[in-house]
This record gives sequence, C-alpha cells and structure tokens, in this order.
Amino acid sequence: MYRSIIHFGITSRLPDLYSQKDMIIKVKNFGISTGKQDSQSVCGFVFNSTERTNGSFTSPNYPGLYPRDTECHYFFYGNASQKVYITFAYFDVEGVTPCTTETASDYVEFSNYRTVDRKLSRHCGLKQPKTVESEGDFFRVTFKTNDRFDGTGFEAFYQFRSQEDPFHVKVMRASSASMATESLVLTVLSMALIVISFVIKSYSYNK
Ligand SMILES: [Ca+2]
Repeated sequence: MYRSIIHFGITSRLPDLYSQKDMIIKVKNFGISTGKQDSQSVCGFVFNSTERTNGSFTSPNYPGLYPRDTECHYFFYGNASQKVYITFAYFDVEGVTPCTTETASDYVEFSNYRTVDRKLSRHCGLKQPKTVESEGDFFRVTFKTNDRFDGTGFEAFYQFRSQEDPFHVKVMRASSASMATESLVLTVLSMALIVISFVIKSYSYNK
C-alpha cells in the first residue's frame, strides 16, 4: 500500500560517515505530534472529529527540514454533517508549479477521496494555499518529497464544521409576519403608481 521504507538521502549530507551507496532507515517517529498515527501506513496520521474538532498538523520534523523521499498522509474524518477546513499558517515546500515529477518538486496535495482527486491542484513553493474546504465529511492531505533539495515544510490548522455551525452564515428565511408586511407595502406602492400614472394620463388628456 504505502512505502515501508524511508530513504533519507543522508549519504549526501554526511559523506564521511556514510561512504556506502545509500542509507536506508525505518522510521516511526516523524516529529508529528498531533493526530493518531495510522499503523497501516508508514507516515499516516488520522484526525477524528469525535476526538477533536480543531487543531494543527505539520510536515515531518517541522520546523526543521523535512526528510527526503517521504510520503505522509493526513486523514480527516468528520461526522455526516461536517466539512473539513484546512488553513496554512506556514508554507515552505521546495518546488515550482505545477509541482509535478517533471518539475522535480515536493508537493502538498488535497483530496476528497482516499485516491487522487484530479479537481484539486498540487501546491509547492512559498505561497500558502488558500483555505481549503472539503466536499464532504472526509478529506486527505498528502505531503510528498523527492530525493533532492529541502524545505522546512508546513504548519496548518484543521477545523471540522457542521453545516448548522454558527460560523456559517445562513440565509435567513423571512418570517411570515415580515413577509406579510412586505407584500402589503408592495401592494400599496403599486396601487400608488397606478393612481399616479392615471392622474398623469388624465391630466395630459385634459390638456
Ligand atoms: Ca525536494
């Protein structure tokens, strides 16, 4: 399913100590302190709205440099009436748009599914993505790095909001009383207009 081995590319940083080709390390601690680590994936973190309705999450080893050749997934599970909102406070992901393999970029990707969501574009560079909103009660954030160049990653905030949430401005339905007043005013106004036009017409005829 996911990679079971993380290659940190330490060879290039510490050539004297590790002269062999590559160093392979199995990593369990990603320096990510929030969410529940998913035992099924190497770098997977689960955020359930039943446990917390808001909080923060970061790239591995934040605010230090993130590791190379790493793929982390952040899974957000709300209840049926909730949506997930992700806002970035800090963003430094090495790469250039469109943040693809061709541009040798690391990237952050969003999805409304467990698989790739083609509607949502990838993000890299220094420009923080705007607040992202999920379509439904599930959302996934993926962070993927390649084998060259580094950044300090990201810090982001998540919030589960239910559709009835007071944060959401709802369109107010006019009460029946005010609707009655409104229609009465409209009726009076239109009657006044008819009278005025009648007066004007009869005045011009009389001329
Ligand atoms: Ca990189």
